[in-house]
Amino acid sequence: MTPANASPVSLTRHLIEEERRGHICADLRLLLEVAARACKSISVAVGKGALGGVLGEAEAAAGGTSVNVQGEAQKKLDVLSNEILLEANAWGGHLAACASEEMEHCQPIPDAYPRGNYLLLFDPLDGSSNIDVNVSVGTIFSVLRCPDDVGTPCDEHFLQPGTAQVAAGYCIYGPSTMLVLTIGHGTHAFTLDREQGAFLLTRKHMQVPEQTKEFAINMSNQRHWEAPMQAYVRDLLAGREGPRGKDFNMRWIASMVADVHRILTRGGVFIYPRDRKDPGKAGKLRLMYEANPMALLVEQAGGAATNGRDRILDIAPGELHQRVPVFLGSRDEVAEATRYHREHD
Ligand code: AHM
Ligand code: MG
Repeated sequence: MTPANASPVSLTRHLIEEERRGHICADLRLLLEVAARACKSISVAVGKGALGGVLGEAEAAAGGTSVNVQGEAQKKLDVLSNEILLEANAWGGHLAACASEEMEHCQPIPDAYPRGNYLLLFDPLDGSSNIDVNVSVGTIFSVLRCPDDVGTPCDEHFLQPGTAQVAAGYCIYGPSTMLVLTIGHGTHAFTLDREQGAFLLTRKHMQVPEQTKEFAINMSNQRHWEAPMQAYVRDLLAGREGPRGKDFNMRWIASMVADVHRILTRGGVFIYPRDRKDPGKAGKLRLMYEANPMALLVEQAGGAATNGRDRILDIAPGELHQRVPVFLGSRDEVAEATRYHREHD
């Protein structure tokens, strides 16, 4: 039994206890500690804001704005966060390779260091359009096992379904910095104690309420959506006079990490649907760096995640930077949105 005045459980202690329960091995524990340490460094850089000289767009070596593999302008903090994560994870001996939303191909661990058994994927700074306006941003990560005897890992070794993730998490850089983590045994939240420099467990076994009256979507894209999506949102907006029989509220932060954090905390449904204007028409978000880790965190908290038709975690990826429509959050509402799509097909 834990005494009432017991000191809070640190991330380190939580992970050691999970190792004793047989839920993770020492290598994965170390990997997660290193990822958390990198997030602390990113938190410091984000927190300095204009004083750190890190706001604004990154410059390309040849001049002009630097553009990533997705064709998006890179912010200085996107580039810095990517470097922090790569550097922190290079030498620990637990990783075989990293893949990032900001890099065209995966990066195997340099030959100078021992190569481990895991693959790490990350979106180093999600919600980067919010950096310059001092609104919450975050880091999202996902951990897979490296297949045996692959020699030097390459992109194809990362193409595993979300169900194969052995851990997933995000760190939100908001009024407080929080790490939300799952190793497949519930979703737990840790708050950074800035004085101690330690993540402390502040919410064990987060639970997404099954029902909600709150949805998150970028309504400005409405004209680009397909028919079932139009019908679903029309019925949400009709409120208690419509077929849903209740009034809905809307929130959109444009940082997936912040929107999902709200939903993990008090329920809701997050939607970035299929969209005619985006390349590939699959919406904006990426399966490997955003949808899969968030889907695992939400499912582990009793919520659900689909692409409008099928469970996100069951999708067999075809490429590293694949995009996917995303519906995730409160279970009953995700089921409702999914029903509109399936009935239309
Ligand atoms: P990013 O990874 O380049 O920051 O893009 C992903 C972000 C998500 O955090 C957020 O949900 C979405 O893009 C917002 O998109 P939009 O600007 O279309 O509203
Ligand atoms: Mg992102």
